[in-house]
Amino acid sequence: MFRTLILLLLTTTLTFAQATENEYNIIPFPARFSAGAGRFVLTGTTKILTTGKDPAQAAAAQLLSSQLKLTSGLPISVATVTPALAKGKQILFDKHTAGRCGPEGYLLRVTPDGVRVEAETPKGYFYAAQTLMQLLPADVYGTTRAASTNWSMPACDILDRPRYAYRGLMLDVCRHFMPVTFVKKFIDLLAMHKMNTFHWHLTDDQGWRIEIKKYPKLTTVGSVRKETLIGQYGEYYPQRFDGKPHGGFYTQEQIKDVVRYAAARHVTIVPEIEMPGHGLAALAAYPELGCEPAKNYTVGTRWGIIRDVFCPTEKTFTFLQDVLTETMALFPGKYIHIGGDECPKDAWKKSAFCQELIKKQNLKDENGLQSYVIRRIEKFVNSKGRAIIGWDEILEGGLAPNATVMSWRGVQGGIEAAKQKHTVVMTPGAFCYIDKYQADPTTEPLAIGGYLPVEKVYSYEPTPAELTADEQKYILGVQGNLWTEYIQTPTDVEYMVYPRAVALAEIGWMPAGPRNFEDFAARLKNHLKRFDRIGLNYAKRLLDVRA
Ligand code: TNX
Repeated sequence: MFRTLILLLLTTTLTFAQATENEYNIIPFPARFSAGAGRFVLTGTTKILTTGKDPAQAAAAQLLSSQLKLTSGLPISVATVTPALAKGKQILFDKHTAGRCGPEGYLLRVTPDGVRVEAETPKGYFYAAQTLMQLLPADVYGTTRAASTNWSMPACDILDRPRYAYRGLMLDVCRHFMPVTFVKKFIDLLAMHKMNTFHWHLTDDQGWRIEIKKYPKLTTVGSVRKETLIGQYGEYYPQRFDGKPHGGFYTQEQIKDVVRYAAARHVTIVPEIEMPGHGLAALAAYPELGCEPAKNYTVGTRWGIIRDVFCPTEKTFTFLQDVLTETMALFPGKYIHIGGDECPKDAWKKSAFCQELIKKQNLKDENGLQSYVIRRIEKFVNSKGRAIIGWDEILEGGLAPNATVMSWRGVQGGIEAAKQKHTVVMTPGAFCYIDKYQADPTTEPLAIGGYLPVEKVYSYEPTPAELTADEQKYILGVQGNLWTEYIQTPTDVEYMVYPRAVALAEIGWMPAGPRNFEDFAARLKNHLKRFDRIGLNYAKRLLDVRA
């Protein structure tokens, strides 16, 4: 009898614990969280109040108000009051003065008597608003009024701030072009997951996607390829082409618009201009930039590593600096990504000019020449007050003095860079390449190969244990990459990115320590209801397995 009672008690507490737990489907999960008792109920008289002590409160409050008005049908408007007058059951945004939030954090307390938000920065208020949305029914993410207007939030107490300052996603728009409307949706989703960096891969062998006024042929010629290889790439696979032209580029006006759009969502854009490799589209437009100017370079139609690369002549440096000047005028962020990856040295080996340059500059070999190119470009970018990021090949032949390294060929490059006291973004292929298969390849659309299910993404620890505490400080954060060789449309991008990017967002945000995949999966299941309201083509089947 006694045993039955205990069992009964145990099961009820467990069920209760689970029931309450499921109410807090916050993703990424807050740094410090405690559940409270009761609920804050939204009514026809609920208001969002700002104290006016910080103009940034209004933007976050408006965002919340407009989404609530649209979806809940309740007239929840924004008003400014002095905190003393903020009585009654309201949602109050106030300035935090105790220094506990930091540049991106916030405090949030929900009780049956009211909601209180505090932050120190515009970003902090914005992220608090994102969390508030996640405490409400999934319908708040919709575009129309929900069927039920019986809305409330479970009580809780949150002190939240991110683990890493850099939480990014990269989208390759070169292999397949993605329209501005979709780029904006991509940015919305980043912001929803408290990611703060959009790495926009804008130039590559198969397409140049950014308008450069001084070099119009980059887009008239370099943005179009006559056909595309379909099917798996490699010597063992049949080489089939679709016979259809592919193209597209962003005008500078469009880019300015996207940059503004991202800034309003606290997302910084890191533009990438690839050099000295992955430059075939530019050579097709301006053959004089290659080592064989008489060659008939054409925009790439197949994938992989291409031997035609920029020749490091003075003409090429002038070109690259002109392109970077226009790029920096469009993107106000600190970082400019200069690529640096996968630059075969065959053309440089054959070029008398390059061999002479190696001698003249006292360089060891072609790797030294690559390092010379990156250092010179870094000097130029630094002179404009910006910093460069490059893929980990920029370590070869010696790192440029102020460069940040993006570690993609495993984690070794990141470790080495951190030891050299260079900042690092971790994005190793095995955990962060969301162009790989996320389930059994025989049941999935064609992808690049490799297997990366959401569980494996979630298991990634970005700070290598072999670094000392001081070296660990150089790990700026983590990024997921979507290369689009096999991904042709926005819907396909969504399928590859979600839900895996949710796991990356949580890794970048949550404090260090063990993570619980079951807990994440339970929250994710509810998170998918939000994706349904947004109209996102996430990989559903993979999650049903666990439902
Ligand atoms: C390597 S990752 C590349 C890309 C490809 C990708 C495919 C990196 C810096 N370079 O050009 O798209 O592999 O996964």
